[in-house]
Amino acid sequence: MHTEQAISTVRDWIQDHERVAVLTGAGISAESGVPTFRGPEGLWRQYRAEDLATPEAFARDPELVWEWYDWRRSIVAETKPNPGHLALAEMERLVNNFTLITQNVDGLHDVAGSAHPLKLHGDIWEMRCTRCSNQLVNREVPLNPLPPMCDCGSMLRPNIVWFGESLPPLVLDQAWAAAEHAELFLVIGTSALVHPAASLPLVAQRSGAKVVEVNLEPTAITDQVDVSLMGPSGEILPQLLA
Ligand code: BV8
Ligand code: ZN
Repeated sequence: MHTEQAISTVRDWIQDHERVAVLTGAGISAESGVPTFRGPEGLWRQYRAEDLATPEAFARDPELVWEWYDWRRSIVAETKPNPGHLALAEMERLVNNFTLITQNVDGLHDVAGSAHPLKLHGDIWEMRCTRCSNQLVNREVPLNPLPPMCDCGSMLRPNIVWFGESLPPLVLDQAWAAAEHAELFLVIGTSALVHPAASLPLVAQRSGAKVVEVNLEPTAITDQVDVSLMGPSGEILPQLLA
């Protein structure tokens, strides 16, 4: 299908369906200036994920892991939502039953006005204690002291889901249910490699949803989706509402 025609088809689907779910990845924030993970300038090219985004890495060298998150926080602090984030906040107002699911930890969907994004991998502005149940929001950039400490005397950690860790069960349940009940499922700016998030579009499709992908390039699931829209999400998403 020609891109113009595909866009108009998806625009009609959004208007004609009651239950729409959306999964976003790092690509939606790329145009805001947040680095993605796996692209040519992705974060994993300069840093090995297993050195930084695992519980083992944090146990081995918490200072190093915290420095990496402090650096990423300083980047995110300078960014703002782009037209892609804003289009999804608008879509939420237009669709009867709308669920936004994100793998991103940057908080830009909140800033754009999305009401309750389901954050599968946590939030870079939150931290939690490694010993007690303390969990807090902290927007200080740069962090001082680094690593930050809990009032109980133990170290805090980023409230982020690292490789090998379980996703927050309630959030994952809600995301799974939204995928199963969706009539239309949009997958935006994700390489669809990290599970269980990457399973959600396929769960939706198996349950009868039409699946639409928006990405700059083909991904792990492009062969399986119903419509693939190739282009920057900040340009394509606003067109889906026009
Ligand atoms: C778990 C830290 C239970 C947060 C992140 C099944 C099969 C194989 C392996 C597994 C499996 N199930 C579980 C696993 C293991 C593992 C996994 O999936 N490994 C993969 C890599 C093989 N999963 C886990 O460990 C998960 N936990 O399953 O728990 C369990 C427990 C123990 C043992 C077994 C099971 C936890 C996963 C959470 C990992 N946390 N990072 C942080 O610091 O930010 S993942 C990391 O990748 C980020 O969080 C990110 O959210 C996530 C996904 O990446 P994307 O968002 O897709 O970003 P990426 O750069 O890859 O792609 C960007 C895309 O955007 C590209 O396609 C690009 O073309 C596009 N793009 C760019 N610009 C634009 C654009 N598109 C449109 N417009 C643009 N302008
Ligand atoms: Zn504590």
